[in-house]
Amino acid sequence: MSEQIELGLSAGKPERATPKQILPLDGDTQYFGVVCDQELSNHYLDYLLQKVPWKNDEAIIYGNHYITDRKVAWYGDGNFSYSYSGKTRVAIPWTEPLLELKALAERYSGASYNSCLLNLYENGSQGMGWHHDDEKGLGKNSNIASLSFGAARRFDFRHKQNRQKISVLLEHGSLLVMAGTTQSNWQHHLPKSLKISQPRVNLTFRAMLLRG
Ligand SMILES: O=C(O)CCC(=O)C(=O)O
Ligand SMILES: [Mn+2]
Repeated sequence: MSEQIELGLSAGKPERATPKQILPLDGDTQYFGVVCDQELSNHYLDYLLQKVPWKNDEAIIYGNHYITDRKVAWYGDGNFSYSYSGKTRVAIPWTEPLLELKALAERYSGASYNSCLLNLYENGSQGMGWHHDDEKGLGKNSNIASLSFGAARRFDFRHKQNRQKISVLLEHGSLLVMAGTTQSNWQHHLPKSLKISQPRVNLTFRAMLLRG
């Protein structure tokens, strides 16, 4: 990843972002800050809230069926299916705005993605527990680009061995890229915060290895 990257979005003037390395060791996670101006970010947030076919996520863990508060949607190249937590999801084909956001993430990260998991947190009572992303279809140390729109939320990393914690505030229109050995050595989560009443949409662009 280069130190400074210029973003040439057709709808806005180019902006500059200098990524900040978040993790002190054993991983490569860069926070680029806001990469999409406010007007465009508002436009994407409205689109995502209104047009994505959001559904509560389901998981089967040790035979028990769980339904999450947070809602999800899974987009990808044609005929993708993705299995995790005992369920198989079939990807929704890309739409134009999602392809624009994929191009934006790829431009900053220098990586290519073929799928995207979207999460909708309606307010601060919804979050995501500690985990790392290394499902079978994703590989061990995948590059994941995470774009956020809506309420700014704290996002935490915890080192698997020494338990060191690192936090970053994910702002409206911001990009975080998890790469290198991040997934092997660190877990991450989105803590709940009852002070937050506004929704947040997060998009994690991923490069899946397997085709369904
Ligand atoms: O909402 C976020 O910022 C994180 C989402 C996440 O970790 C995931 O989808 O795996
Ligand atoms: Mn994750």
